[in-house]
Amino acid sequence: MTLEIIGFPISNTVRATRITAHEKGVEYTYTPSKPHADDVLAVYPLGKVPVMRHDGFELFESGAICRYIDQAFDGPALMPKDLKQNATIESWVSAATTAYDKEILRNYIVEYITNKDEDGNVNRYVIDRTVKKFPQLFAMLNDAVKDGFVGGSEFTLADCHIIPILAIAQAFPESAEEFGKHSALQDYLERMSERESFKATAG
Ligand SMILES: N[C@@H](CCC(=O)N[C@@H](CS)C(=O)NCC(=O)O)C(=O)O
Repeated sequence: MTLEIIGFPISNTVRATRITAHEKGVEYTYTPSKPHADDVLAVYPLGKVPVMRHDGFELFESGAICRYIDQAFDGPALMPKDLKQNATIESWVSAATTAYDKEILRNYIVEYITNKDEDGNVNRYVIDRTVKKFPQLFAMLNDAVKDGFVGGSEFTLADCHIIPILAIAQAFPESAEEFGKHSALQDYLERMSERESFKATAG
């Protein structure tokens, strides 16, 4: 049975798993379900996307899914073999799926898109509080890509997680402004957007 990735297309976490599958060269079925849809809840009772099925095996959480795809299939290794390099990339995968996802997606972009009051106003308090953290978040990432990729000189799972976050961040005012101050990061995203995995998972 083929790999199936389930989740809606604009989700950064869903895109991270799809980028991973493309980078591995794995054929997969993509099912564009929304959070809390029946096929999502069947795998992850919390209703969050992505979820995955493969040969009767089910999995949730993008970090676990990307790691599974990397190890279950042939294709280029997306985690370094060297112990310290591997640990560095693990740090970045964790940072992407916790701090960066929390601040840039949940506490900022999701606030703009979904968490509006009945008059359609966004919660400026939450947004402004988060925006104050952007200089540090973007500067750290700008430094991390100085050797070409997040945390090193090879494409890894850290890139699979960070690329979708940066791609969305460009479309919102304060994150786009901060992104524009970091030339290494701009160059990085420009290079990443040339990859087949980026183009095939856009939209
Ligand atoms: N830690 C989870 C986060 C998944 C997540 O929050 N996904 C969002 C879409 S980007 C979602 O399903 N939100 C709906 C909800 O939280 O109810 C992962 O990395 O997979």
